[in-house]
Amino acid sequence: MKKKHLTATLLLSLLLVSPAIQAQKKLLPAEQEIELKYGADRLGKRQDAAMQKFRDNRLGAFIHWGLYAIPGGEWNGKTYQGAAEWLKSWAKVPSNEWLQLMDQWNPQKFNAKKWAQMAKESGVKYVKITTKHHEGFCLWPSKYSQYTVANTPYKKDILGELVKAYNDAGIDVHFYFSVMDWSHPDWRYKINSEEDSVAFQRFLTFTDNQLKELATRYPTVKDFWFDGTWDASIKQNGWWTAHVERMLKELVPGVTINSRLRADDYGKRHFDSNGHLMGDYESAYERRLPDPVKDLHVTKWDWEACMTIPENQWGYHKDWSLSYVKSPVEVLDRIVHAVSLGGNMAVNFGPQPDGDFRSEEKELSSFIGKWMKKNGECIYACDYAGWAKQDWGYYTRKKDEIYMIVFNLPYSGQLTAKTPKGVQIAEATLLNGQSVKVTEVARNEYNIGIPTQTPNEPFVIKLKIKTSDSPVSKYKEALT
Ligand code: JFZ
Repeated sequence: MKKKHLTATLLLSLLLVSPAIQAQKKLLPAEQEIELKYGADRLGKRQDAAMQKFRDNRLGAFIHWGLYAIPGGEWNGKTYQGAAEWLKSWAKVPSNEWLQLMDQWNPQKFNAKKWAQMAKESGVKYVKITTKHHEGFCLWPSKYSQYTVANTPYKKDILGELVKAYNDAGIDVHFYFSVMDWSHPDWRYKINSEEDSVAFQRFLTFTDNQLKELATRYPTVKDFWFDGTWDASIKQNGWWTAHVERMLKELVPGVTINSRLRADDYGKRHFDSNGHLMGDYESAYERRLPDPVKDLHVTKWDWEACMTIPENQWGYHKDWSLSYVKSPVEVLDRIVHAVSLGGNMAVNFGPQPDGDFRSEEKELSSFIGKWMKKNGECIYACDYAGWAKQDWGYYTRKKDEIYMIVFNLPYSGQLTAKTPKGVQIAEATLLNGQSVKVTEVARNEYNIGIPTQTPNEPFVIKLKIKTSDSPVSKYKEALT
C-alpha cells in the first residue's frame, strides 16, 4: 500500500514537474518553429491592466476546502500520511461512499466575513478557492451536478458568500477548478475506445457548462487556476484546453488563466511544442521554488508558486505532527524568494470541517500580516531586481528603488551589495526612514551597515540608486 503511494507520488512529480522544466529549455529558433493550432496565444508577458493587477498583488492565500476536511486524513480508524484531499484515493473509498460525506457537511462556524477579515489582516491581496477538487464536490450550487453544497444540511452557497465577503474587503478572488472529477461517470484517464471518446466528450461538455456557470454566476472572478489536467485524456484533447481559455476570456474580460490547464496539438503541457508558455502565467512551481542563481530564466515570464505549511497537506488533516511544519519565518522566506524572482506566492490554508481555521494557520496568518503591514512595500508591485544574489537574503525592486530583505545576519556587521555596471548606490535607509551607512569597497561593490538594534525578524533596507554610463569611481578594475 505504502509503496504504491510512493510510486504514485514519484510518478506525479515526474509527470507533472518535468514537462514545464524540460519544455522551456527547448526553445527553437523562430524559423524552425512548427505550426500549432493550440499552442501559445501570445509570446512574452501579457501586458494589460488586469495582468498587471495579478502581478502587483504578489501575495495570495490558497484555500482547499471540501468533503475531505471531514475525515481529515483518517478513514475507518486508520490515519493516512498522504495529502488529506487525496484520502479517497489512498483509502480506496468508492465514490458513492465518499460522497455520503455530504450528509455531514454542516460547517456551523463558517463565517465568510470572518474569513475575509482574516485574509485582509494577513496582507494577502487575493484568495484562490477550490470551487471543486478532484472528489467532485462543488462549493457552489451547480445545476449540473447533484454533489454540491445545495444538497447538504448546510444548503447555502459557500462560494457566493466568500466571493462577496472577499470582494467587499477589497480582495480579488481566484477560482481553483479540478478538471479531473472522481464523481463523474464520464471522466476518463485515457481514451482507449470509441466509447471512451464519446463519454469523454460528454464530460468536456459538462465541464464547459460548469465553467460557464461559474463565470456567469460570479463575474468578479479574476482568475481560473486549473488542476487535474495531467492525464492522457486531456493531452489527447489539447484543442479543448485552448477552447476553455478562449471561452473564459470572452465571458470574463481580463480574467487570467494558469499554464496548468493547457496542452497543445501534440499534448505538450504548460509550454507548447515550440517552447512558448501557454496561458498567462506558469504554475508548475508547487512546494518548491526556482533557484535564485541558476533559474533566472523564470524572470522572462509571469509565474505563481503555491505552497503548503506542512510538507504536503492542502486539505485539512487532523494530524500535522506527521510531517515537518514550516515556521512563520520559513514561510516568509519563500514568499520573498518568489517575489525576488518576479513570481507570486499563494500560501495554502485548509479550513476545518466546522468552518474555522486551525490555530497554527491563524498564528501564521497573523505573523505574515504584521510583517506585511510594516514591510509590504518591498513585496506589493515589486519585481526581480536584476542584482546578483547575496547570502544575507533577497532583493526586490520597484522602479528605481531596490529593497534588501535581510534573512541572515553576518558577523562582519556588513551586508555586501554588488551593483550592475553603471549603477551606484546613493543612499540606504530602513523603512522607518532611519539612514544606514553605505561604504563603497570596490568598483560596483558596497558594504551596507546594519541597524545597531537588530530587529528580531527579517528586516528591509531600501536603496536609492543612481545610474551613469561612465561611473565616477575611485576604484579601478585590475588589469590582468
Ligand atoms: C494538485 C492536487 O492534486 C493537490 O491536491 C493540490 O490541489 C495541488 C494544489 O495541486 O497536485 C499537484 C499538482 C501539480 C504538481 C504537484 C501536485 N506539480 O506540477 O508539481
